[in-house]
Amino acid sequence: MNKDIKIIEGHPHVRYNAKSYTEYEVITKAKAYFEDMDLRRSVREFSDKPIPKEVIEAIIKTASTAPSGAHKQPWKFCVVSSKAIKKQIRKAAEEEEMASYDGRMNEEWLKDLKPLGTDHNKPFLEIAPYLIIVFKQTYGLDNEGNKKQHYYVNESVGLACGFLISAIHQAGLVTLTHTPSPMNFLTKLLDRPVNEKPFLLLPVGYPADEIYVPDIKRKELEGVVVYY
Ligand code: IYR
Repeated sequence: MNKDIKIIEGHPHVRYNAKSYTEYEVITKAKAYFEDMDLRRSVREFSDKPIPKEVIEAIIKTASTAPSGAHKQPWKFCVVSSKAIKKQIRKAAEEEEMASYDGRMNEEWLKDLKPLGTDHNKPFLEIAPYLIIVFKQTYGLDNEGNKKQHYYVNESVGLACGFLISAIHQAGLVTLTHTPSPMNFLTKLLDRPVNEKPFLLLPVGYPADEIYVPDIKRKELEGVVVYY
């Protein structure tokens, strides 16, 4: 394809091919996207029905379109489908969670979680066909092993995770944001290099049949927006 390239201050730029919409289309698209995203729920009960690998590839490609500090894309997505590794992750996560629920979390925290029905049991770590463990790269490494700076790493990886969650929902699948704490065991289990730290674990799959999720209400617009 013949790209329309312009050199600006010595660096190549490509024409931004913005799609053009009428105001009516913009309003309709914004509202339709909200209506669909408002159906997204964190789901803790999964089906073991397999998912094609190309779906996993597409949602990770979407996540990786997120903006990042100086476009360093300081993330790595570890995709686990191995039953043996999922089992190891579940065992280690449940051990940490047991210690959290039985002492590390204070009374207010436990009370806040009660309506959500979470506990130290994490069967979804074995049942979901895929686990995606997102690692943040606190710095980069070039081919010679030299350290390269990364910027706004938490913000960047948080944004990529948001894109990933949206892509999972848009694909018709479900997930939840699991943060076993501490999560260092994942570095070892998945043999990650020194510049990567575990950030978030997302099981991905179809929901189990006939499940119920907590009857939560989202804040009204007035509670989350201030206009100036
Ligand atoms: N990481 C624990 C506890 C937990 C904490 C919060 I804050 C939640 O919103 C949900 C769970 C767990 O995964 O069970």
